[in-house]
Amino acid sequence: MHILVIDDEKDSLLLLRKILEDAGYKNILTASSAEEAFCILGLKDECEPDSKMDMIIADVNMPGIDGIEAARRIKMHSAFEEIPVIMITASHDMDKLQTAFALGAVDYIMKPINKFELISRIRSVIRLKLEMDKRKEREHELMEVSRQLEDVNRILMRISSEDGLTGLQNRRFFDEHFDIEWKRAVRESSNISLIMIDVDYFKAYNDRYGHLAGDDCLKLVASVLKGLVKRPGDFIARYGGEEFVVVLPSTEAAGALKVAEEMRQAVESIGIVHEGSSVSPNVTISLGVAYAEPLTDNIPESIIAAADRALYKAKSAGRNRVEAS
Ligand code: GH3
Ligand code: MG
Ligand code: MG
Repeated sequence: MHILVIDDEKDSLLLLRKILEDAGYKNILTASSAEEAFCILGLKDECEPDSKMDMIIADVNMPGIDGIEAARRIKMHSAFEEIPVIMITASHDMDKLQTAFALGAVDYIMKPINKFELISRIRSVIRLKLEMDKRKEREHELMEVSRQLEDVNRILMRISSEDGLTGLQNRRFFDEHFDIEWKRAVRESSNISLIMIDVDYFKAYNDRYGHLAGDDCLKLVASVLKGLVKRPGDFIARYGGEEFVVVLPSTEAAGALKVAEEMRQAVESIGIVHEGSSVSPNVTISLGVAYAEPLTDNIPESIIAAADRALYKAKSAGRNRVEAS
């Protein structure tokens, strides 16, 4: 326990040191002025700090910088922000104590100093400080745990294959699994169809009904679309913003067109009102269908581009429709 005692009266310093040492406190440092105390604490450039400090006992009434001002300046330094300060005061200093407490003094004792009073005050201050240190340590541990949880969540999000808004598979899943399906089709000399879907005039929907309503609309559209993806091996993913993609392995163009048309009708018939749409009173989708036999069309990107082109065709032809590449 390192205690710094600041008092301009020599006798008082000697007495305080003796009381503290008799009570078993070992590392007592004394300063007979605020300046000397700043030096001991290493707050002045030319001084080396003596040691770490756990508590300060300061006389309120000193010539030059008084105890209150000294405590204020010491506590301005981050290393001593939390250090407990006990003020020693004569009865005529009592009115200054309010300021001292406002500046963070934790307790005071009156002169002439009573040995038992001083020791019991110090003990309770130490107890308080230990409690506070413990609580800070716990807070620190909790913060560390919640930081670790955030890290884990971030990793989980990254490796997760689910889209947070719609609950469909996400783009990451599509990229990985479309490639797998494509390779399977190559191996099995099979074919594959792809449907690219885009919600019509969705920016206008957001603008008119708000982004949250936009989110709800996407969720609803997603769940209706998912309900129509039935065969094992088929899957639907959120491709981006208001775009979805459906992968239909071992499916001919005619079959894919049929599924696409069902999807178009199903979304329109949910009846989500969309006054900003020029094509229907309700929310609608446009769909582009592409078909490939992976043996001949040899890169998976080609069918994605073809479905994109078909979707573009459906948009330019007026929206709320299905087009094939
Ligand atoms: P088009 O008929 O040609 O498809 O027009 P559009 O307005 O649907 O297309 P555009 O690409 O201009 O706008 C898409 C909008 O989708 C813009 C974007 O703010 C919105 N959007 C994308 N992702 C989300 C989302 O997760 N939630 C919401 N509410 N809006 C989204
Ligand atoms: Mg779009
Ligand atoms: Mg759109």
